[in-house]
Order: sequence, then structure tokens, then C-alpha cells
Amino acid sequence: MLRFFFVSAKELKERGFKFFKLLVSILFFPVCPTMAQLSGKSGVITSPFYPRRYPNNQNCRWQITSNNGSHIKLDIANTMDVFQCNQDCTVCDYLEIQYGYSNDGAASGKKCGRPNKVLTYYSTGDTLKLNFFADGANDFQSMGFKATYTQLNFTPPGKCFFLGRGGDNSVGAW
Ligand SMILES: [Ca+2]
Repeated sequence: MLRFFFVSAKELKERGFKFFKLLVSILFFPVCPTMAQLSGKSGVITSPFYPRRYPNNQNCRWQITSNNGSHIKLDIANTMDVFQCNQDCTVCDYLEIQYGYSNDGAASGKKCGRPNKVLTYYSTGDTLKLNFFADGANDFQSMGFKATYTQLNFTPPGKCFFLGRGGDNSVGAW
């Protein structure tokens, strides 16, 4: 009986510990990473708590690197909704794409507002960086963005034309 009790207590403790670890992993899940390093063949990136409204004061960064030296393709879903304060998206909230270029001629750089279409980007090299920034001001139920990245095994179209300086110093609004 005593032995049974101790075994049970130990099991309970182990279960409790497992539950605790699960709880910690959920609570500290990096919804807004300071710099997430991604190198999978494909994956999804979202603003914090998407499709729910993102919190104020966010500065999330992701770096997607191809593990085979190829280019990265990024599709930002047409549901993008990032609060817009000015034409160039240089203040308030924005999503910044670095080291990439758009497939329709729109400059890479800071994006905001509601494009209402899928935005496609390609990396100029084997790396694409994303920075989602939200200031401390209250916005009106902006739900952020969802993007899907894929490693390409071919050279994307329009590379020569849009190569430029990687687009990280250009801005553009919708
Ligand atoms: Ca804001």
C-alpha cells in the first residue's frame, strides 16, 4: 500500500512536470520572435495572434534562409491588414520585407494597409528577412498578416530587372 502510494505520487509528479512543461511551451510560444531563423522547405509566418488583432509594441523578426542556396518565395495572403498611418508606411505599423523584390514591380520594403491581393516576393539571394513592427498606439482591429514561404529550385522571374539593392531601403504603400 505504501509502495503503491509512492509510485503513484512519483507518477503524479512526472505527469505534473509534463503538464507544466506543456504549459510553459504554450505560454512562451514565440508569437513575436526577436529573430527566428527559418530554413525549412516551406512554412507559415503570421503576425502575433493572427487572425486576431495584434498587440501594440511589437517588433518581430524572421530570417528565412534556403538550405540549398536557392531562392525563397514569399506569398503574403490577401487578408493582410496592417494599420496604415502614412503613404509610405514609415510610421505606426508595418511589415518590412528585406533582401527581396516583388513579382509585380512593387518595391520591396515597408508595407501596410490592406492590399486586398496576394503579394508575392522573391529573395535576391538565398535569404529573405521580415520585420513586423507595431507601435504603441491603439489601432482599429487590424489583424496583421499571414505569409507562406517556399524554397524554390529554379531562378524566379524578373530577377535581373528588380535586383536593385535588395529593396531594403525602399518604401511603398498600397
Ligand atoms: Ca499600432
